[in-house]
Amino acid sequence: MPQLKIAPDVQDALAAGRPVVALESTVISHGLPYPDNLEVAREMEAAVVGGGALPAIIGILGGEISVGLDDAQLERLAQAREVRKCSRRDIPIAVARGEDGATTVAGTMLVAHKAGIRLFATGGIGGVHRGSPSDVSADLLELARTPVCVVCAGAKSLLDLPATLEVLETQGVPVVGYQTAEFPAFYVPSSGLPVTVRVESAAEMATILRAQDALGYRGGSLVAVPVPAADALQPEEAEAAIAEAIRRAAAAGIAGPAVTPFLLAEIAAITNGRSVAANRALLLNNCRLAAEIAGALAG
Ligand code: PSU
Ligand code: MN
Repeated sequence: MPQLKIAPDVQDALAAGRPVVALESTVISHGLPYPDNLEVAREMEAAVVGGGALPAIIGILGGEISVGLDDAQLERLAQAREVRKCSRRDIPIAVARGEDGATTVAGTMLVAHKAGIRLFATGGIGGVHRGSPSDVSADLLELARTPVCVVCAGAKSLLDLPATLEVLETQGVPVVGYQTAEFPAFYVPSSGLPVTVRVESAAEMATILRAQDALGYRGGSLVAVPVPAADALQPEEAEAAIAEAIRRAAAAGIAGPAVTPFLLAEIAAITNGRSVAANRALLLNNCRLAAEIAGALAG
């Protein structure tokens, strides 16, 4: 991989062993509408700071893999004009062509690990798609192979959640419920599906990460945190919106990496923006917790 361009403040924090939290850029460029996405990105950075860590948004600018973005770079990715959605396979393509790229969970994990960042906060991970079981997100395999802890709000039920959890089990990825015994379903706090283990605090999660490191364990881990109750969708509303969005995607012939961004935009329209409010609330919540875990790990 070419040299990473690590922002000076991030470099200093890493060198001093201070807590740093990586943030992905696909959720900004492809997951939320402009200009809300720009505001949410800044709020996410502030939430990480509020939790006691330094944020590092990861993205690709003109073929340069960047860890920690300035305002102009963030704005460029948020406008999402000709920004390649970069999972693992896409990063070298964006680099070779000198393109702008937004990193997914998989892409961000890969870069975060190269930079020496152990914690990463996002909204939802990719998984096995409902009705197309061969569409398995590279996020799941990256979680298996890269030692980064990803704090998320579970995954949307537009994915096949039981199949997604089965793949994580097969791949050896622990799914840790934060103050819950059930895997959260993104817009709604629970899916009825069990997690591997439940923890009550950031400090308790840090003990699991320390044990992974002490064992030389090469894989990652997933911390799943329910969306804050005040901004959660009602399960019926979420299900109906997701089902309708899936119908629209099928009718429009959307496939491959375009599926998730298409569905997110449709769900936002169907719920009159309530899905975006839930998305924002859970992102900020996850940022704060990831920062606290990073702090507990550093302390
Ligand atoms: N889920 C969301 N918002 C997102 C994504 C997932 O609620 O923006 C993005 C993440 O970047 C995730 C990616 O890594 O979609 C998964 O895409 P795919 O299924 O194509 O691997
Ligand atoms: Mn896919």
